[in-house]
Amino acid sequence: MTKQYQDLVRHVLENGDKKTDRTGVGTISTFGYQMRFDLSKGFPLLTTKRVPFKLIKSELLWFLRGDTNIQFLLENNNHIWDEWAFERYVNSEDYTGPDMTDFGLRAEKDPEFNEIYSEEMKKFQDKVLTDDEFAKQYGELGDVYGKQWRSWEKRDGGTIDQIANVIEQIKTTPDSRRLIVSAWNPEDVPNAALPPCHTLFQFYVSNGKLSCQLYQRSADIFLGVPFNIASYSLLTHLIARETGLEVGEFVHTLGDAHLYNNHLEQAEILLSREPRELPTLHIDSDLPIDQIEMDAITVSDYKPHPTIKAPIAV
Ligand code: UFP
Repeated sequence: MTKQYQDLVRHVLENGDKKTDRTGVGTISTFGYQMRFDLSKGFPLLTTKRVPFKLIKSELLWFLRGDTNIQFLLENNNHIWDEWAFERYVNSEDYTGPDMTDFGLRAEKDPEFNEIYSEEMKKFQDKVLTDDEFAKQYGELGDVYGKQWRSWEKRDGGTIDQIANVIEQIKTTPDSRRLIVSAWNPEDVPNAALPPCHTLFQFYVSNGKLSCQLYQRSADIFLGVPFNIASYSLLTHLIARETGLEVGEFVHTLGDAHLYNNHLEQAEILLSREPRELPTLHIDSDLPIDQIEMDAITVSDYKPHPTIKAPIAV
C-alpha cells in the first residue's frame, strides 16, 4: 500500500504541472490517477509517516451518524474541520475580535499573528464545546457529508438516507451496478463550507467480497490522501460487516491530484523512508453502523515512521 502511495507522490513530483489554486499556495498537479488496495492484505494506513487513525475514525463515525456539527468532533478531540467553521464565524457579524482575513496563510508566515489566531481559535472551540446555542449557529457546517449521505433533501420535501439504502441494496441485490452514494449535490455546492472532495463512491460485490471505489475530485496528496485512503477502507470494512461480506478492494480514483508547494520538502522526506508492514483493523461491536462506539474500532501492529508536519491550505 505504502509503495502505491509513494508511486503517486513520485508521479506528481515528476509529471505534475505548476498550477495556481483557490488557496493562493500553488500546487503541482496532475489529472486522473488510480490506486487499488487489497483490504485482505492489511489495513492501508500509511507507514512512511504516522497517520492519526483516531481522527479518521471519529470523522467517519461523525459522517455515518449524519452529524454536520463540529461539536461531536471537538468532543473527540478532533480538529480537522475547525478552520472551515472558524472561517464562517470570523466572517459573520457576531465576530468582533482581531482581523482574521486569510488566517491560514498568515498564521503560517507570521508568528505574531499565529499567536493571536491560535488564541481566537481556542476561544471559538471552547465556545462550541460549552455553548450549545453558539454551536448550533457556528459549529454547523451545513451541507457536508453527513447531510448528503444520510439526509439528502428531496425536491418535494423529505430526505433520502443513501447509506441505509445502499446497505439494503447490497444485501438484496448485490449484483446491482447502481450501488452508489453521492455527496455532490449541485444545488448545495455554492453554500457549502467545503464542496465535497470525496464526491461519489460505488460498491461492488463478487465472490462474497465487497469492494468500494471512490471518485475524489480534488486530492491534497500529502495531507488529505493518506486520510482518505484509510477512511474509505474503514468504511468498506464497516459496510462489509453490516452486510455479512468479506472485504475486497478499495479503488481510489483521483481527479486533480496535487502537491502543495509548501509540502514538497516533506514529500521528499517521505519518499526517502522505507515502507513497513501494514497494521490490522479490528471492529469489536454488535451495534449498527451509526451507533458503533469509538473504542470498538482499533488497529494493531501499526509501527510507522514519525509524523511529518505540513501546513494545511484553507
Ligand atoms: N482535501 C483532500 N481530502 C479531503 C478534503 C480536502 O485532499 O478529504 F476534505 C483537499 C483537496 C484540496 C482542498 O487541496 O482540500 C480542497 O480545495 P478545493 O475545494 O479548492 O479543491
